[in-house]
Amino acid sequence: MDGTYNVQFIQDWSRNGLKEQILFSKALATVYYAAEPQYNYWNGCSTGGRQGYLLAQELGSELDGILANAPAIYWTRFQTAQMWGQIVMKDLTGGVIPTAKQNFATSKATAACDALDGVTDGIIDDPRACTYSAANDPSAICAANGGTSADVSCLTPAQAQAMDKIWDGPRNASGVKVWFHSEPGSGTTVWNGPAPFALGVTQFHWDEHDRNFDWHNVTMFGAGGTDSYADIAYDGSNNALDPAVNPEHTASNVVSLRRLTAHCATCSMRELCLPIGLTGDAMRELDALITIRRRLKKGESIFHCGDRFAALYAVRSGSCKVTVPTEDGREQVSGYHIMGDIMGFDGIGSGRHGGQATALEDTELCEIPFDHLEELCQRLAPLQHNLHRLLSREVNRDENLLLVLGTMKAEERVVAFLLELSERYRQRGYSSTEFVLRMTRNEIGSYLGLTLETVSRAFSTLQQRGALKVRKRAVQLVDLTVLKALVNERE
Ligand SMILES: [Ca+2]
Repeated sequence: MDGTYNVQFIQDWSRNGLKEQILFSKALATVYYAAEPQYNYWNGCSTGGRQGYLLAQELGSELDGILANAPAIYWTRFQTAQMWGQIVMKDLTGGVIPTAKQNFATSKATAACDALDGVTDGIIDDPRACTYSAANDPSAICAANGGTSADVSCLTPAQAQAMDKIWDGPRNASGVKVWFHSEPGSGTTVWNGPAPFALGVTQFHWDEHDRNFDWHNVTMFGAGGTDSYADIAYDGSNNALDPAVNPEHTASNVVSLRRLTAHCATCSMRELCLPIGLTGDAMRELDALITIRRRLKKGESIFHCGDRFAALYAVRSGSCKVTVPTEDGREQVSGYHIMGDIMGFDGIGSGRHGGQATALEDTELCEIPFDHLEELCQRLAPLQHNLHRLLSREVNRDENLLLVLGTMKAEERVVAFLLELSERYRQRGYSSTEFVLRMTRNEIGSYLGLTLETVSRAFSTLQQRGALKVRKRAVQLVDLTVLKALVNERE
């Protein structure tokens, strides 16, 4: 109500909710079927088609195919254009041309151009070839107005001229076309009925940033100093960038915040990004920092033990394990990272990675170059604080693991592992009671200092006692209270 857009609301509706829907649907299907969907498709029309375009741009790696039908893109111009006919009719005829007369004109255009495609079937296959003009067709004009038509739906010359303008489409005062037109031969009455198409009227409010804006004051070409159609279309594309209207845009930094928000959201970087006051150049710098995406196939590694440390990696989707070589040449699992986790902290001290990070499934990572991050931290205290917080979280997790390994029995270790994972999922807004384990029993055993057999036995025992349900890698924690009691009763 303060005269600015609720940008978060708009983003949630047009972008965030859409992407979360895909991610939640996949997670839901995975839990329900205990297997990942083999293929994921998007199919949508109109607004759904437009959403398909956004998903292709921002979440393409999550989908195998996108069918974006009749995408309603460039909404400001597209919806604004649905008012063109109304303005034309108002200017030229003083009101709406009755539906029967519009249909009469359409039938005349169809009759004139039908045969151009070689088949007289009532359909104009190639409207581009149709140059029909109602104003130049005496058989469309009423006999009383100098034409030859005796039809009750015949047109006055002004009505015929208006129909020509509707078929011609929006132009500016210089005669330049500013949007697409209605094809002659297709119906014109949906946009040009006695009540204008509601979305068109509302779009004018958005275009002018005025809920009470009356479209009747707009003329085709700005006659008598009025707003022309082209003025409104221009405002619609530019007002959204006006800092006074849209606080997302500041004079010095028009694009960055939007891109940064997208990065923070899609890179699961909320903890690093969001608590920071999002202002000015700092945003642009942090934004520029998080632009590199890495995609790993299952089994691929992003860094190896001994590699030079250069970046942290935020898990955007998928999951990774971190392993370290043992003295006898085996692999010890030292970390299990799911979406929202940040990996690579182990390299900060020595400048070399102490372990190897390997994707447990198709995984997408956001790379955060560490020297840039450090440099930025020196100038941005809140960012520095957030980084420390994340480091502290890692240290705590490692300490807890040591506690688990040092003091707990096999079954308790498995429960502690599941509860910690449950909490991580909960914090990220996912189900804390149902999730899919990407590590094998063997890897979980390695992580918890147990043999494969012991881990399998622990899962069986817990299942028999009704504390959890296991179906392949899908786990359901049936009773969190019971499970928590299992690890707490020893204290
Ligand atoms: Ca035809």
